Amino acid sequence: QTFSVAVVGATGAVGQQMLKTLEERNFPVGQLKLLSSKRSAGKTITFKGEPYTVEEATPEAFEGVQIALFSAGGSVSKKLVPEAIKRGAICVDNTSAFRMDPEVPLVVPEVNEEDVKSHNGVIANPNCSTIQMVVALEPIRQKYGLKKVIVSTYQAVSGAGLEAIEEMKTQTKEVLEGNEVNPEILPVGGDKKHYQIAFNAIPQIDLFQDNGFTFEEMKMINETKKIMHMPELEVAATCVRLPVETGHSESVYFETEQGGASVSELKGLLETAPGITVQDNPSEQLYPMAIHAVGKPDVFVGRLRRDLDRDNGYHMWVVSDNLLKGAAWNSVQIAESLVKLGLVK
Ligand code: 11C
Repeated sequence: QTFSVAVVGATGAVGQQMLKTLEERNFPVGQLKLLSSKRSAGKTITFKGEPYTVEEATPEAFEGVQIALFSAGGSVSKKLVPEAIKRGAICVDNTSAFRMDPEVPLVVPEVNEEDVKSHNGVIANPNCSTIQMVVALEPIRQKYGLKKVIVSTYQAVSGAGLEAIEEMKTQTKEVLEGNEVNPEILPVGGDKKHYQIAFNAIPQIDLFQDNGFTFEEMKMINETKKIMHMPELEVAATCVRLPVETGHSESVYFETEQGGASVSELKGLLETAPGITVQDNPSEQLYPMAIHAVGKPDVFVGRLRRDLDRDNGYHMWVVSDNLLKGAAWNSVQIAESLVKLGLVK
């Protein structure tokens, strides 16, 4: 059986990875529609050796579509997801538009696959930095419970789109040539000021909220509680942008409910958990790094060690390709879960 699939935002950084992932996973795509803004419509994209012309994403474009993968920004999703649902499609939305809606499941298949069953036409794909963290925490939560999480992120510019990658590359060249730089995109396209990302670290991802946290930080906090079904979990985040092209890294401190587990016990849990590769051997300087995670679907975990003061406290370093497990791969995985559970009509 094959399915009629639409990719909305097909020309963007995540859209391109979605197509690659559908191809590599051999997802049962029957008809394929590549949709985008009016500006990108008319471009040609190759899928499984066949050329496809990108069409403008309009409500009518969803006629006959069974599964729609959205990654074209929150405002596009808000407008077009209801139109796609009206026409019978199930949407997997990779924007923040519906994530915190109590009627919408927010799914990382390694953690809460069963939640897809309660969908009303849309399943939200979490933020990239949240996904990799919950995948790494879940096997530990299952055995020892979880009380508190404090995360600091080291995020790649591709999280902010293709234009941000270009900005980093151009600026790097300008700085090396001793020229002035003219930041226009990072940290946030829509904010008042822009700062140089080349040779820098910017402690702002997305807009500041009234509580002093940024929206990216609040996404990590709220989404983690929702995915894990733990409104009581204590979570804090500091999100930082680095001049890395792809691959988000995170320093995660966590406290388990039940103390006393040894580091090797926790490592054992991670080693057998789905979607995780443990790379942890200090004597061989083995630990995950962004450049090694690019292009791979897994979440990489290393530097696992016990806190020096608390016997239920641990630290770990979590790295993943933000465009794959953080976005495209998780979305395709959700689509695979929908098919597996017989939910696509
Ligand atoms: C970043 N995490 O790295 C963001 C990108 O809510 O899906 C993903 C934004 C989102 O800038």
